[in-house]
Parts: sequence; structure tokens; C-alpha cells
Amino acid sequence: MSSLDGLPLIARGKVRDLYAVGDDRLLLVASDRVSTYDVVHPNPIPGKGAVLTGVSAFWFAQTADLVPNHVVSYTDGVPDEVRGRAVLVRRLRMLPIEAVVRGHITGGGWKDYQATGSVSGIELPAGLRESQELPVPIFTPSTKAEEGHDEAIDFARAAELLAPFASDGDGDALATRVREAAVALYRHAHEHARARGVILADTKFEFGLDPESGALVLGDEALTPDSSRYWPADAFEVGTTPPSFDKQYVRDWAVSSGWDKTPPAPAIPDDVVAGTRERYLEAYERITGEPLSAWLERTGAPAA
Ligand code: Q0N
Repeated sequence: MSSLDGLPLIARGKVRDLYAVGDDRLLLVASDRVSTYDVVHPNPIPGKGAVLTGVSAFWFAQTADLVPNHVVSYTDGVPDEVRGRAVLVRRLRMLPIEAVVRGHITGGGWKDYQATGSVSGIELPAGLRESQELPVPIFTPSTKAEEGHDEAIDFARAAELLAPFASDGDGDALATRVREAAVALYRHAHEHARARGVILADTKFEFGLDPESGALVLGDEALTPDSSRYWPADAFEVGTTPPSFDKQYVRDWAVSSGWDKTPPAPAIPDDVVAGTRERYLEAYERITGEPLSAWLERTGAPAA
């Protein structure tokens, strides 16, 4: 839990907190909390917040010339107690959709495809198998639900939701900019991850508009294990649900414990915490090519 002296709390998510810093900046703090089946467990995974923040930082730096992002600093203006797991960002006018991109057909997309042959109104080839790579990555936006599950919407509905944010009222043009930015980011990250033995199956971005220039800016966290499905390439098999890189370990334990997935979530045993932590550290290393200790040192965080 974080309550940072003097900073007004703006939003508290399941695992992340958002504080106001003056009028035009925010501090985004990732906790070590972990949720499975949308319920947060009572005990943390030490280092998880730093992994999520460090992985985001890696991708924001890699893609800054592709799409501008909201990052200001991971050090200046970041309180000592949250160093390594917090970022100071520019305050944006956030757009009211989740910009989901799928390169493989899995999860909710697989459910929708099985039921209708389409995802977000995009008709897909017949005969796809679970987890199969799509001919091209597709933009499958969803609404932002405060609680519970985001709802898949088609491009036309996304354009309607974005119209009030477009300076010229052209929601279609703004939705097209969001789609092009999101797909370009996915393509970049997918290619990079694949070279490191990791498949980026799908991911979810949040964009906002710069309040001064109106530019489209990438916000939130980006391409983290919490906002993406990363699969180890060597364990990937079409026709199955591949294990995700990180949380699968807790999920498997949660299922075998007999927990019925309704709150409250049970405490995670020490050996499962340790195993999950190892998986997060490995995800950081596989994706960024450096150990988490390098990130902790750069940001002046307490060593994990
Ligand atoms: C903002 N959320 C989404 C973590 C994130 N740069 C920004 N400017 C204005 N608003 C936001 C951002 C960002 N990022 C993003 N809410 C506001 C979700 N949360 C909720 C909980 O903590």
C-alpha cells in the first residue's frame, strides 16, 4: 500500500496508484500486489512493481521515436520510498478506449472468434486454432470498465467514443491514428521480443492527447506482463492455451488450492511467491537483456 506524503491520490487500481504532482504531472506507482482472476492476493510479490515499471521504461525508450509517450522521469521528482517502481508523467486528456492489438488469437478474442468468426467486427479466416498467429496484427479496441471486464467494441463504436476528443469532431480520423500507433508499437515489440525467445501474443495500450499540442501520446504502462500476454516461444504450441510468462505460476497454484475465485483471495504460500518472483525477474531479463538489478541501480531503488 502506498500513501505518499503530500501527494493527492487520484486513482487506486488493483495493483497501481496514481498521484497528482502539481497541475500538469502525475506519479504512477506500481505496487508489488498481484491479482489472479481479478482478485488481489493479500501478500505481495517482492520486485513485481519494479519489473512492471522497468519493462515499461524499456519499451517507452525503444519506441519514443515511433510514438511520443508521457514519461518525464524515473528519478527526478520520484520519492525515495517508491524509487524503481514509479514514474513521473505528463498529465494527458486520456482517451476512453483500451487500444488492444492481437497478433495471436487467444483469450477473449479466441472466445469471440469461436462464437462469431470475428473479433471486434473484423472477420478472420475460417479454421484458425487457439493461439495461432494471425495473418496480420489486428486492432480490437475495448471500453474501459472501472470494475469488472472491459467490453470489446468495433472500430465504428471506438470512433463514436473518440469523436468528442477530436478537435475537428472527426472520431474516425482519431480512431485511425490510435489504431496506426497501436499496431506500429505492437509490431516493433513483437519483433524485438521474438528475437529474444518471447512471443508477444497481444497487448493493450492507453493513449491520451497532449493538452497543449493535441498530439497523440502513449500513456499508462506499456507492454508489461500485466498489460500483455507474453509466452515463452519454446513452450508455445498452436491448439493449446500457452502458459503466460509470469502469473501462470500463481494461477496454477490458485486453481489447485481449491479457491473458488471469489473474494477474498487466499494468501500465496512462500514457495509460490518465490517461484512467481523468479518468473517476473526472468521476464524482465528476457525482454530487456539485462538483470533487474541494473534497473534498480539506475533508478536508485533499494536492492531487491
Ligand atoms: C490516467 N489512468 C488509467 C494506474 C493507472 N498521463 C496520464 N494523464 C492523465 N491521466 C492518466 C494518465 C496516465 N497514465 C491513466 N487513469 C488516469 C488507469 N490507472 C488507474 C490506477 O493507477
